[in-house]
Amino acid sequence: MSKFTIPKEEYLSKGHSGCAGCGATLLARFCLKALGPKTIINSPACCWSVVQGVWPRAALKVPVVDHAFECTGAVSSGIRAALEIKGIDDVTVVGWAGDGGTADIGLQSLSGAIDRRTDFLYIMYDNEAYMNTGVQTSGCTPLYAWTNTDPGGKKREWRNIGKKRIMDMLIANGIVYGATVSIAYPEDLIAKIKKSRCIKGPKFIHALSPCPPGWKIPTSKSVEVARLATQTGIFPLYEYENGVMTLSKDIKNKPVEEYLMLQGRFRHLTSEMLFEIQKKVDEEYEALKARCQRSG
Ligand SMILES: Cc1ncc(C[n+]2csc(CCOP(=O)(O)OP(=O)(O)O)c2C)c(N)n1
Ligand code: SF4
Repeated sequence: MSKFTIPKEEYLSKGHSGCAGCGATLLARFCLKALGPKTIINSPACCWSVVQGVWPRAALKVPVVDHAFECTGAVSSGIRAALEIKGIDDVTVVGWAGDGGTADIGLQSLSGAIDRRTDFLYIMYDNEAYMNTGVQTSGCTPLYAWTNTDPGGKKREWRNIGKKRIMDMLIANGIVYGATVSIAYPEDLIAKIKKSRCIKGPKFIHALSPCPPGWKIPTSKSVEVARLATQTGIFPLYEYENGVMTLSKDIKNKPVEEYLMLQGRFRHLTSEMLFEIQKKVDEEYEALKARCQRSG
């Protein structure tokens, strides 16, 4: 009989302010189970600053530093420097930010922290748009997705480029560990977070985080949609460590249409658009597998 390995401890209280079905909130719950109490989180303006709340009604049972949008990496470096001065070396410093605050507005700050070789873990919860301010396109918004700033309209124009390849950018920048994780595979997620805690230096986690209002999905479907993202290969799970890339789950066995058509933000897709997305997903998945084979 297989053993259930998800830790029982809870560090996110039930009275948080996340929307029902929020992928980022479930992600935080799993990440904190892996991180434990000796964790300091720093987070910029994003949904998360609302979800976690403010003292004395904060939802997290670990310390949180709330800061401006563009400086997650810099604040993580500052927290690590303060801990070093105090001689504290058993605390995990976690920068926690949305895709807008990571891949666009906080990119310089994250890059600076990697350059400084800050010992920290950066977790990007990727809901694929600026959700807190009403679903604006970010660098992580996927090809042909509807957002309020790419609404289609009479000209039928949606986001016309694919997601920014943030993991590749940060590998080139010099992270020592990187991994993609999903709320649909919590044991894989928890194992990767636990592993990353034990590695010194700058580490990056990319977590797909379905957002019911922004993706126009029922609140009950977040985990199913996240699972389909991996089963269709649009969000593969992999790890990068010391130059070696490893596919965590080689389970691509469904057409990408199954993932896309569950979401209202893709309801306008034509068969040509679906074909183009499928082709891109197939090519990128094969390239990832080849890269894993080459580096392993
Ligand atoms: C410099 C700056 N620009 C804009 C804002 C307004 N703002 C606050 S939260 C937010 C959206 C954050 O998006 P993201 O980082 O993707 O996180 P999410 O809201 O999706 O959780 C924006 C644009 C701000 N606080 N500071
Ligand atoms: S808007 Fe989306 S990301 Fe923000 S709290 Fe709600 S479900 Fe979560």
